[in-house]
Amino acid sequence: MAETTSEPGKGMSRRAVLTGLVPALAVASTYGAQADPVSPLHPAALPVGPGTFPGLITREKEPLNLELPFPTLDERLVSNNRFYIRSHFPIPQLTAATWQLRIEGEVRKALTISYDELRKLPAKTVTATLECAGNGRARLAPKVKGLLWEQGAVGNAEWTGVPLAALLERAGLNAGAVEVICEGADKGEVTEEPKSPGTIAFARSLPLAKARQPEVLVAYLMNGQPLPPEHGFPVRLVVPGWYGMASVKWLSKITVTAKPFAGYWQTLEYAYWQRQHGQPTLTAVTETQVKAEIARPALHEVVPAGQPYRVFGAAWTGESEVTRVEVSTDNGRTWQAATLLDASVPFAWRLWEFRWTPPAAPGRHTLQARATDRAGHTQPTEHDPDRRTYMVNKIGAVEVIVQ
Ligand SMILES: Nc1nc2c(c(=O)[nH]1)N[C@H]1C(S)=C(S)[C@@H](COP(=O)(O)O)O[C@H]1N2
Ligand SMILES: [Mo]
Repeated sequence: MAETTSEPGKGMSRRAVLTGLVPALAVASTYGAQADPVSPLHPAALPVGPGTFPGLITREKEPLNLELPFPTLDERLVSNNRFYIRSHFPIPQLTAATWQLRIEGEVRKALTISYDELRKLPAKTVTATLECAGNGRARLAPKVKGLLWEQGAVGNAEWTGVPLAALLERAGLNAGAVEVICEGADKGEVTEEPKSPGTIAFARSLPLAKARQPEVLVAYLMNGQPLPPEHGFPVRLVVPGWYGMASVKWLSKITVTAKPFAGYWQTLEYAYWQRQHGQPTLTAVTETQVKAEIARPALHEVVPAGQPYRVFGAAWTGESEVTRVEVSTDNGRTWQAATLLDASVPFAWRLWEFRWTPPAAPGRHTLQARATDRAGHTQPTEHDPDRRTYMVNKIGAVEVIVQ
């Protein structure tokens, strides 16, 4: 599935790409041999843990947080066992037979929907890139608190489910409705600062304007397979165009409210300072910021002098679309256009490449990439401290050794 449909059309297998271009990476050879990740069995029966995801970088074992080693990227759709995992609490063990979604609050008719009922409703498939709002945090100096994601807390997959709008329509919204609070079945207590007030669930709200967009899905398939437990089995929200925290996994309850929600996960965490009327105002992180990442060369990779090299990466944005990726090999003095390898699909990243011929003389060189979207957004050179440790899309740099 994902493996065969996702080749960027270069006629190159992942093994060829990796062994040809990244010989130094020990992880490379394990990928070619990897079995199909997705079991046709009931996914809740699969073992949970890092062993299920060979090659991913463990950022935290409990709760499970795994990162894609970005230099191994060569697929447009990231397979289910290579997709990064971000969880704040232990993964709840749910079954499709007992799962239910409750929709209540400011609605004409509160609803309870079973898995079988959900799967019978008209479905839709959307390709969407999810990036954790803390991705790239490891690049911030001085060193910050939080999981130190490098480049790979991001992935692109095909999600299938029922538009949230259709479910809200069934319940019927009251006139005063403004937001929906989406709650996962996972809960716990955050014991480090900022501490939670005892045990809380993972919950995030969406304003109705976003909740009713046709791309927002109550999803049960990821790349055509039932969601793995780690990615929200049996049902998760997928909010294309917004950072990953909005895509609530193990979705169990939707509360329609007449007032904006100010829960833990959009005030104390996943919030940034927005200047309004001269006042820094704590605001929930929402739309994904435009970003290009270089997959290869990897940091400190040895690149042969004087020979053409294929610089390769991915670029994504939020509710707009990536229109341009540029590469600089002279510390940002000049920028040259990279080639976008696939068509623009709303909410999905675009793979890109750039032919670079390093100088014949040995030395160290720095490569940079930057993306621009149709809305005219591009990447900053410095991280704005008002963003705290989120939305890190400053232009990155990959130093390589030419010899
Ligand atoms: N219920 C629940 N949903 C959640 C989370 C969580 O901890 N619990 N983490 C969020 C965050 S911060 C991100 S980045 C994405 C990650 O989705 P993934 O693990 O499928 O990659 O899930 C989001 N949804
Ligand atoms: Mo995240």
